[in-house]
Amino acid sequence: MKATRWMFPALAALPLAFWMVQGHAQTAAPPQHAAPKLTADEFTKARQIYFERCAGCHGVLRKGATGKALTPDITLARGTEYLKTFIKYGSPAGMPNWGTSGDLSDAEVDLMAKYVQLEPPTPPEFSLADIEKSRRDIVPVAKRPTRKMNQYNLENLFSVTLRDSGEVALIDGDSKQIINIIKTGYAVHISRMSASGRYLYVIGRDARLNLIDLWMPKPDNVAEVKIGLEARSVETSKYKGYEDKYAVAGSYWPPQYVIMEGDTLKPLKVVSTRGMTVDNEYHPEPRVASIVASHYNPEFVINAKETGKILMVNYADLDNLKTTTIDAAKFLHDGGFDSTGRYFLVAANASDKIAVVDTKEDRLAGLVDVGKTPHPGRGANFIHPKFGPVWATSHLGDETISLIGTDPVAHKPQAWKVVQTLKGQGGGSLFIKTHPKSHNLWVDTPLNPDNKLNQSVAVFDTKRLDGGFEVLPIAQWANLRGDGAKRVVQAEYNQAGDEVWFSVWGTKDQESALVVVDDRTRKLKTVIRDPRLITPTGKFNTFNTRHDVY
Ligand code: DHE
Repeated sequence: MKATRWMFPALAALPLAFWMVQGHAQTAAPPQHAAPKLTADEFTKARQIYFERCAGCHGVLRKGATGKALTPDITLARGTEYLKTFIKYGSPAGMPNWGTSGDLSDAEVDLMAKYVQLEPPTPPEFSLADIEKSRRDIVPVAKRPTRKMNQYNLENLFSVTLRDSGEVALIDGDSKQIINIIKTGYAVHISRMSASGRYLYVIGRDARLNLIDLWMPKPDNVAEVKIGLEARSVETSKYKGYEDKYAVAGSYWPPQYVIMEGDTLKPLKVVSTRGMTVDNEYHPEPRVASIVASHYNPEFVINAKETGKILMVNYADLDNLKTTTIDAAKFLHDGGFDSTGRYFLVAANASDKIAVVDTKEDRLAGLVDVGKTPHPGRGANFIHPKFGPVWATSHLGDETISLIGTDPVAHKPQAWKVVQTLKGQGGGSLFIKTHPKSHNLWVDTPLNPDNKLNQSVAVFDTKRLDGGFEVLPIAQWANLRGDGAKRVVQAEYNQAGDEVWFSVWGTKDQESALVVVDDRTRKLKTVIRDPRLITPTGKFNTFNTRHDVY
């Protein structure tokens, strides 16, 4: 596997080098009972693959979260052959088919089956000083434009993750032309907008945060910082009076969050999330999952995955930081607001629940039992014909879609309860989407092992929910060369809400594309193909992301 940039981050060389030495020390440690042996080179390679492909679900310390725990007490009992089969073929419950998808060779599958039977190495910590040392002022604030210097419609751009090339493609949603391919961290996870709509923030899995100025003649990076060793989330202050002032990023490793200046990324405050779980047990690795900005208070809503706690962090006074801690459920992952922007609904995917936070009053409004392993992305808001406003999630672990009532005033009996359960195509769903101007509800199934399902999308009519769903063969419409994976992932609307974009996510050495569907007719509108579109996954429309429209 090709070494990626995170492996040699000049900016964080010391701590990483230390970790590598630690890793070697692990190999030299006395072999465990019946544990497979790896050379130092094999161990280093396996640790890199684990970091890129496995740590997100199973945890750096392998204690499990979205994926199962993989500590040697469990894996040694399973043995190499069992583990190889699981890694190669995956499972309908959400484990990707790393071998048969072409992502890992047979030799790499064998290596990983052995590696997970060894003790996991512990990576180093990353302090505020480490973060500051890594920061680059690419275009200092004083040298940036003072007004918009281009003709782009900044309300309808798409920031598209190019997962395996360590870039985002900035695409003009009106013309469908690529404006720029921008260098970012490895396997970017999400993009978020500043409150004013000027700045775009992009976070890589390697915890590299890039700040892109959309006012430049050709929008590009103006600042960059490494906030840890592994991360997934970034957000910006949205409360009145704090627009564009702060950015916050959460890391998986070390388990902490960092509040920064919005326009320079200068770190101001680092807070660890280590501590007790909702079951009152200590957890050494409570990774920061989703983060959103409250519209009701100067607060960030920070979800600590393994503790199952939601932190309402008030940024009005960083020296006297006030945090309201809300006990929810394990393991918190992704989520979105209801249509009013007051309630935040987040998946606690190991508990098969959705936790609902009232961001106005800073309290838990509900804990809703849903299907197996909910995974909503930001979810989908629409008006149910019988029960009024609902928010929907699909699931990784089963084919259902849960619709939750979100109106505690006019529809009180239904509020924070599942009002209807739909049956979709199958399990392995990651994202669900609609738009206030549409009555289509799109449900993807990219992690279903059946190619027919992972290469298509199901669409429901929110006005006729009992009428079942239509299946659109998105990957077939893309008509890509090559026989590798072609997972159809994450619907995203344009600003007008009249077209919906899908990624057809191939392997990095094969063709991928974006497919744009006319929302009214559900017919193919256009395919955006370009050799630079390497492994596109998440897409973030500037307007919808900025205003939490979904
Ligand atoms: Fe994601 C959102 C974590 C795998 C694409 N993903 C999120 C969020 C978290 C997260 C915490 C919410 C961020 C927020 O809102 O602040 N994702 C993880 C993982 O830990 C996991 C399971 C494993 C990993 O190693 O990263 C994982 N995610 C994936 C993928 O394999 C996906 C499909 C492709 C990719 O690019 O890596 C993927 N995740 C996404 C996308 C979003 C996301 C597109 C944002 C969805 C949205 O509409 O907001």
